[in-house]
Amino acid sequence: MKISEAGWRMISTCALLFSFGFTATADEPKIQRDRSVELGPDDRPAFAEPPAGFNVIRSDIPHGRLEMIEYDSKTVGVARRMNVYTPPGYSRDRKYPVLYLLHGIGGDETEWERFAHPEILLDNLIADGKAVPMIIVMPNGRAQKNDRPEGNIYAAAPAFETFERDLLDDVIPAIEARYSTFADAEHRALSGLSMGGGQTLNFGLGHLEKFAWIGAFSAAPNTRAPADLMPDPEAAKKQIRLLMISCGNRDGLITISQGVHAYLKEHEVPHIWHVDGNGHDATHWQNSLHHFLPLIFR
Ligand code: FER
Repeated sequence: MKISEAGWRMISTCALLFSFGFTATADEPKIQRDRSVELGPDDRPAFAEPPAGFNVIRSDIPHGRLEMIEYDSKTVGVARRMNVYTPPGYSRDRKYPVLYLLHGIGGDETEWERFAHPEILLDNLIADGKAVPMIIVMPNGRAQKNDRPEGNIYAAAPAFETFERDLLDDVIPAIEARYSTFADAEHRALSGLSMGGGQTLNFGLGHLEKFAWIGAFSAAPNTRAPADLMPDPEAAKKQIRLLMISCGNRDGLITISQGVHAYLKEHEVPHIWHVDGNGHDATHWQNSLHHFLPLIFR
């Protein structure tokens, strides 16, 4: 029997939802806590719930702009796409810091915009004086010629590793050539959800000379072991400006983030460990991004 593309997508989506203990779709978030989730005394919220309206478009404030651009990827050998937010009043007369924001295993360069609206969150935070104007870059973290989330989405896991070179050698230079940016670690942040959370820890902690601000939400099993992520905690402490690790307490993948938190705590590496009541879902990602944005580039 031959399984169609759509069939594979359905099978992998079911496997994904089953493995995280989901009982409903993202539109209907009646998620039950996965019975395998065990919480420790540290596994608590570091932030209050976001205020009402934090994710609602306001007509009385200036808005940034989203544009889909192409860049030549030497790593992959094709032109690739990324979604770029520039803040209200973006001008070449000044320079901006840049947040690189990475999607999950079933996502692409449009996922954050569809799931969690970084542009709305940041417009609102900037209008309230709670975040600094910054550029947000949402690239495609599946660094292979066909980078659409098709077929067996797990089969593309190696391409999520390859993305390390695409990000460093192709994405960042393209952004810094095209936009008016600062170009040092102090003005670069890296963040992501799930597979992109794992990439954030792997590439961010692996390249602290490039990124000083790091936020990993619901990091997936692509995350390297803590001692590989940070073999020299003393050196890392000197370079990191902010390290935030977050996960929902209904997310069956929480053991990965718990392990990173335990290692950081053992080595006394300052970090924020935020565990809220969500699952492996867009609510956790949107809320976590809302908490992360005010803390960076300050
Ligand atoms: C896995 C389970 C989940 C895995 C990746 C994920 C690479 C990613 C999930 C996501 O990005 O939402 O075993 O292995």
